[in-house]
Amino acid sequence: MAGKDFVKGVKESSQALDGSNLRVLIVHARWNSEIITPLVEGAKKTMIEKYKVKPENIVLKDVPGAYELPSATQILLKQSQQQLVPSNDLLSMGINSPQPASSPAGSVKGASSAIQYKPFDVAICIGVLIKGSTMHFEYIADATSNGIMRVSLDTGIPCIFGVLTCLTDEQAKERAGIAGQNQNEGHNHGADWGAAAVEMALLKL
Ligand code: DLZ
Repeated sequence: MAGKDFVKGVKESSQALDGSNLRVLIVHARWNSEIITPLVEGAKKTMIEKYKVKPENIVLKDVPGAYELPSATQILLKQSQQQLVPSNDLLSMGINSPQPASSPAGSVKGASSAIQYKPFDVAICIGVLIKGSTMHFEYIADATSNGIMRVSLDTGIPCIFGVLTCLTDEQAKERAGIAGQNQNEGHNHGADWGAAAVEMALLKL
């Protein structure tokens, strides 16, 4: 049996991981947003503080529910591979619709200085499924997990499975680090997903 010091979870990579040149897509569901928000924040915090990913290189997109995660991720990754997704810089300039890349390749006309596009190196798909009294949970969990793997293999871009499949609200809160009276107990799995994203984006022999 596990001793007192046993901590369930992933051991840190032995590889030195520098995320400073990575571009990360986070697609998250809006269902169970009370749980989703700390998970997304946990993933961002780890990538930025531990692996030096630049905040402006983390792009967030929300979708209705976990079932939409695979298709939305595939659409956005493909757009980014075709250089159709604007960076956060463009969004903050009020340009929110996808812009085609113009010459020179990878830059955008109209911006005061040329803004470079870079396809996403990795995606994190975040959702929270909580079992109800019908079969919905099983169908959505199955479709979402298979779908995310398929997108990853089809696009060749790692997609991190950031979907909690919990039997109770309390289980979900524990896995988002917001359990207990002070809402600070448990372990935030978003932090693990952020670390997994950086490691997979930098994967090499
Ligand atoms: C319908 C549904 C149910 C019952 N439960 C959840 C859930 O716990 N978590 C979640 O992310 N989404 C849920 N959904 C919504 C589906 O994922 C999806 O958005 C709708 O079926 C529309 O396709």
